[in-house]
Amino acid sequence: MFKSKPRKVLKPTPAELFIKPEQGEGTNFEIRLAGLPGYLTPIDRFYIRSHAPTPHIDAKQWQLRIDGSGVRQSTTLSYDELRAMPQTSVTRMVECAGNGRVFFKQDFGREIGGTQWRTGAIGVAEWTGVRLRDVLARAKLTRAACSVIPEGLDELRFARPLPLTKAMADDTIIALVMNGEVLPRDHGYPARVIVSGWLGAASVKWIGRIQVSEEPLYSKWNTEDYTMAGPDYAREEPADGAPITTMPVMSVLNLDWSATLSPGTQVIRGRAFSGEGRISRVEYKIDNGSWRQARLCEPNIAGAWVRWEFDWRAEPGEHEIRVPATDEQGHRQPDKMLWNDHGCQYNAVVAHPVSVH
Ligand SMILES: Nc1nc2c(c(=O)[nH]1)N[C@H]1C(S)=C(S)[C@@H](COP(=O)(O)O)O[C@H]1N2
Ligand SMILES: [Mo]
Repeated sequence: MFKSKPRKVLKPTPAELFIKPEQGEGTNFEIRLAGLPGYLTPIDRFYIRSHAPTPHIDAKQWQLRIDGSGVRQSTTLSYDELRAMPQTSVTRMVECAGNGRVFFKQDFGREIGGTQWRTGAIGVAEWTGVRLRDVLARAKLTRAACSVIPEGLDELRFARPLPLTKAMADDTIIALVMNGEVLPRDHGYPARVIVSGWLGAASVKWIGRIQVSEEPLYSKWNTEDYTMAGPDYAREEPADGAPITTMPVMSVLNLDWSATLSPGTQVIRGRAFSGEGRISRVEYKIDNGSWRQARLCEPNIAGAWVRWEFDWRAEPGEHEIRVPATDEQGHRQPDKMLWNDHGCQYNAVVAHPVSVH
């Protein structure tokens, strides 16, 4: 009898809301930024980046174990115990380090292996849960504890370490809730980490164990992948390059790639974000015109994004729109990227093709 292949993710990913990127392996879906409503990304439109299919986890059986050389007392917590602890909410983006990878092909004429994301491997949600440092405190850290690695319960046991200082930050949390709803299965149910400003890979989903160590910890996701590696980057042994931490400033139009618009005066909108803090400025340029400033719309939350807009009297024809952002650290998007072997952290100013007719 004919049996349809089981889906690797559970939520619907209709073509009107999601783009299936090339080399997406059936587990990766980017969002359509065109028409994305509001400030928070609704759950049914949030991108998915999973290295393996969404696992089925029964929260009643589930436990979170905290152990390793950096704790005095190995500890396990149940779902109910986590829910009974003080809860905090943070509004933060999760952005894949590979967001924009497809532009390397455009710039360098050769493709970098991996999911060919355009600009939709990003979303902003309100995450609610327990501070990671409160959970670690239950296991009583040793003085020399320095490295923390949350591990996923997916079939690959995806795991990406972070230094203790980042693990202890006010806004590093174990999220149980996303936009006011129980964390959806594709996004890490029953519990995931949220690491503010860092690449999405640090925000490990479906966690089952958190190891704390007195020695730096490694996984292949900070030694062989999610590193900046290549001729222009130094190795940081045992990694092939520099392990990626904070995501760089970038700005995108809320338009299809490429977009078709009607002639006439209209509001052009987009979003800008930086792992380094709030966005201080978004400039725009149409074709070879002069640089102007877009209006920023509240809210403008550090570690999330800001929406921006400008008015455009669109004349019929083929156009290119550039929309570079600058963050409060003074970092402006570069005009050109250096090559890196994993195609990560693309944030050069791109020319967005827009056809008006
Ligand atoms: N366990 C586990 N956690 C994971 C991943 C994964 O494959 N397995 N992917 C990571 C990557 S690379 C990204 S970009 C984000 C994506 O989060 P989302 O699917 O909720 O958008 O989850 C991270 N956490
Ligand atoms: Mo990612």
